[in-house]
Amino acid sequence: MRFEPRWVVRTAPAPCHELTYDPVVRKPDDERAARPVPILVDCDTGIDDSLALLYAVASPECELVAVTCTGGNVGARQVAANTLAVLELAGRGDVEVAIGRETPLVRELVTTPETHGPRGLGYAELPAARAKLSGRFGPDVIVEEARRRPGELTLVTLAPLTNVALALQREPDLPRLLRRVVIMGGSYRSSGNTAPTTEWNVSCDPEAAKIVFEAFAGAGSDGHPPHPIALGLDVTERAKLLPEHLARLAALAGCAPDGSAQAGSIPGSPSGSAAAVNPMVRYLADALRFYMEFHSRYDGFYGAFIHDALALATALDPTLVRTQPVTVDVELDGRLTTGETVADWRHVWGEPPNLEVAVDAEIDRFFGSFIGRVGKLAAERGGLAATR
Ligand SMILES: [Ca+2]
Repeated sequence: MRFEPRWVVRTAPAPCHELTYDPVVRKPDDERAARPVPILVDCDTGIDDSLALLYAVASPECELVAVTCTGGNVGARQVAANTLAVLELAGRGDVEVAIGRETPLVRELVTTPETHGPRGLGYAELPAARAKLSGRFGPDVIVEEARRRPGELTLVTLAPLTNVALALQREPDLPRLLRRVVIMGGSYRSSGNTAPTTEWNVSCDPEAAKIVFEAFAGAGSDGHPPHPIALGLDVTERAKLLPEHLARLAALAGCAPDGSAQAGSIPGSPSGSAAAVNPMVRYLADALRFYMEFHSRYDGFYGAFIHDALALATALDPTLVRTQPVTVDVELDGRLTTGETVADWRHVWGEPPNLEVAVDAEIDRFFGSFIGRVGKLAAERGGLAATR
């Protein structure tokens, strides 16, 4: 018998609800935690998407089932090429990568070269992957993999929700076929990063986000299907990767930071010779240098928000975030606010919640895990590369 964990919303005494496991099922779930967690990632790689993919590969409990790509940070074809190249860098060129819809449902695609670079990976230049794209259409991959293992698959979305909206049109029962959905998207109690109140993933394809959010409105009182965990800018902008984080990761991978973990001179930059011997550290340094320069210009610090990696880590370990159930809708017709995730914190609408919105995250624990796991993977890959 397959044991399904039950989510319980703890309402008191904490001011916010906290997702936890029912003690009755804790032991079986602990046992289950040692088993692989099947994950399907939908992304628009993207610098922080690439960090999420590396974290997935580096996590021993993660079974990376497939990766689907949509247009977003760059065009969908470039997203797919980036995804294949990053997975090959990580030694997982065998993972299925499928391309989905290349444009938002009804709007034109607006990409983000100023944030992620003209090809999406900052200053990094990875060799073209040997692996080929899947012949399957991205939304079909989501539906077919969910049907193949009902109630087991976790879907992690790191991009505009276009592919998931199409998957829901093909299979309206998709929420019940999935074990869990984790969404990076929205801004629920903070300002936006695209317009004053809008976050980029939702802003890029607000119609798709509305479809996805509404699909979970009918969740049963027993928690099945569970509401998606949504990580908005409220918490993802707390995941600030700084040069010293990268220096720690490089050290774990066997690269001497040699004082290069300072702004403007991080490992992998032209002066960071130590990183050049490790291809993954070199990649991280080159990609993140662009991302850090962007944040230095627009956000006032030399570092980078790694939104997508935090979302991926949450999919593997939901205890990283504290959440609150809330009803969320998406503004489609605003003069100033199209793409805003409107959260009904005071229950004005009287509608049942459709999302578990993250309101806090254990950021130090996340970074400890990210640096430890990806640093170890980089060390392993560096050793492999050196013996070739
Ligand atoms: Ca992304």
